Amino acid sequence: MFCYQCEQTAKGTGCDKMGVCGKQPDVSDLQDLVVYALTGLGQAAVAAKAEGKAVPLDTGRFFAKALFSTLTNVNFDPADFKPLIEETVARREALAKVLAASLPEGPATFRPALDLAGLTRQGAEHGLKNIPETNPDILSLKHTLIFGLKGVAAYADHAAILGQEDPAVYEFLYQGLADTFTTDKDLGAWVALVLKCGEVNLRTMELLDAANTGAYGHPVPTEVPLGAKAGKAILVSGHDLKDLKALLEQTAGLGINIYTHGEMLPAHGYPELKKHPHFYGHYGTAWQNQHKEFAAFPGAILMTTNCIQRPADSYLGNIFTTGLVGWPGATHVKNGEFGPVIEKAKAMPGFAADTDQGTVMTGFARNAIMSVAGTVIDAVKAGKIKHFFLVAGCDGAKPGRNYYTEFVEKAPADTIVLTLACGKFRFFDKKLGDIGGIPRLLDMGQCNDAYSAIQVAVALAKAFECGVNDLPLSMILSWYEQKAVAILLTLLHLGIKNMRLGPTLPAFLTPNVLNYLVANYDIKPISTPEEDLKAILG
Ligand code: FS2
Ligand code: SF4
Repeated sequence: MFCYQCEQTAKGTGCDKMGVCGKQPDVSDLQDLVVYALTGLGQAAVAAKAEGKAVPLDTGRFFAKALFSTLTNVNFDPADFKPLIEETVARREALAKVLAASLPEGPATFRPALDLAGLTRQGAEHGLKNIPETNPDILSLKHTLIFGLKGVAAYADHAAILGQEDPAVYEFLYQGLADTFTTDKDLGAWVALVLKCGEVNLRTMELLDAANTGAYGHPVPTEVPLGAKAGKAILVSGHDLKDLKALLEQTAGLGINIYTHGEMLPAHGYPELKKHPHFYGHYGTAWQNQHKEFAAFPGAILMTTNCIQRPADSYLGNIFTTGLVGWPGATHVKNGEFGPVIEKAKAMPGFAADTDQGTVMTGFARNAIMSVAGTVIDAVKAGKIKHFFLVAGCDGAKPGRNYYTEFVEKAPADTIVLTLACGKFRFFDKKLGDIGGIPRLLDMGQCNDAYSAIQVAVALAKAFECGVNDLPLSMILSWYEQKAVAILLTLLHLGIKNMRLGPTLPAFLTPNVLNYLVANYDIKPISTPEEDLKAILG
């Protein structure tokens, strides 16, 4: 195995014995084989387009799902990858049959082994290091593209689940993976292609925003209890709002309270979700604290999408996976078929008594912020708001991530902190007060809602008649997995400069690629909260 797609990669260079995330070598190899097989399907789809032949829309949907299943902390079950590889090859063959041209030798002609052991051996021969490329900087950009495409695939899958699709997104997924097996582009062309991935990701996040707000309404500011209510309980984690909605409907009137964990917190702000009286509160913090927090939860736990950690034995019997999520030994239920989760919750003790642990606010997505845009702009003009910080991105286990807590604590009282994604759990319950009625800490949503933050930045720039880079706005980003890579590429595509990125820089960027980003975008690694605040506020 060799994997270096996430921030916690071993020794900052790559996991080659087993994943720091718990990914076993066989799963890593099988995931590489999924990507290799998808590259072949991508080549066939590109050839079909060139010949004017239609590629079924559901092939795009499948492509996104299969690629999403290789994202960090999604699926750790080797058995789930065999059918994905077989279906990828079957779809490729169906396309190949109608093509006039023959497909090149390689991913497009690959024949999968018949059993899991054989597939695992094949995967070991088709990893990231086997992509044809002799120039290390171009190889770095090819890997960056693959990881960015994984993020796009995740957002495309979420949007498609709620009926929002754009064939152009799927076409880019095909073309992108197919291009990793070409050797005729120079460095400049590769930089352009990686930035194009950011552009396509913006479109994909727009689709997802339309999907979520179309189905469940625009989020509204909402106070969410952090304590517990006496009674039976189900905890929902991940990002999939449709799963949450189905669970809320299936538990109506049963006396079971539904709690969010991790990235599900912002779900409390959606009118069509918050209207359910048993959608009670939020439990726990970010994904890396599952072992402690899930072990203490007295009800059933449902994992939708990333991030799942190896379940401890004490709660393996209570945790359910759905959709693309998988862990060997954990019960998998089909999307929307939550009967076994409900039965488990009924059989478990639930919370014995009410507990009060205060509340947090969420629901400050673009509509909520834009509705008070006039007040915000007046406060900036009057000098009451000096600066905005977007402190956003993923959380993780490294101690260096305390930077984000300290940064928010030390941000001066005349500054506003916008946040999104699971990195917020480093500071989400801080009481930062308000500026003229505008809360100083505004939770805009999941990582999936980065589109909302971009729209707010663009609208502010319009109101102040300047560019986004000229606003009193600084982006302090934390990354962990490949959705964050896709968002970073979107910000680069938009020409955003001076971003601070941590806790460490991606291992897959060579010094030359990094130098390019520094020279053209002034991207910086985080230093200390004091130094960075001083440099920004000058
Ligand atoms: Fe956090 Fe994990 Fe949201 Fe990422 S819950 S790091 O994959 O998707 O953010
Ligand atoms: Fe290592 Fe991250 Fe890959 Fe897991 S996803 S194997 S931690 S680089």
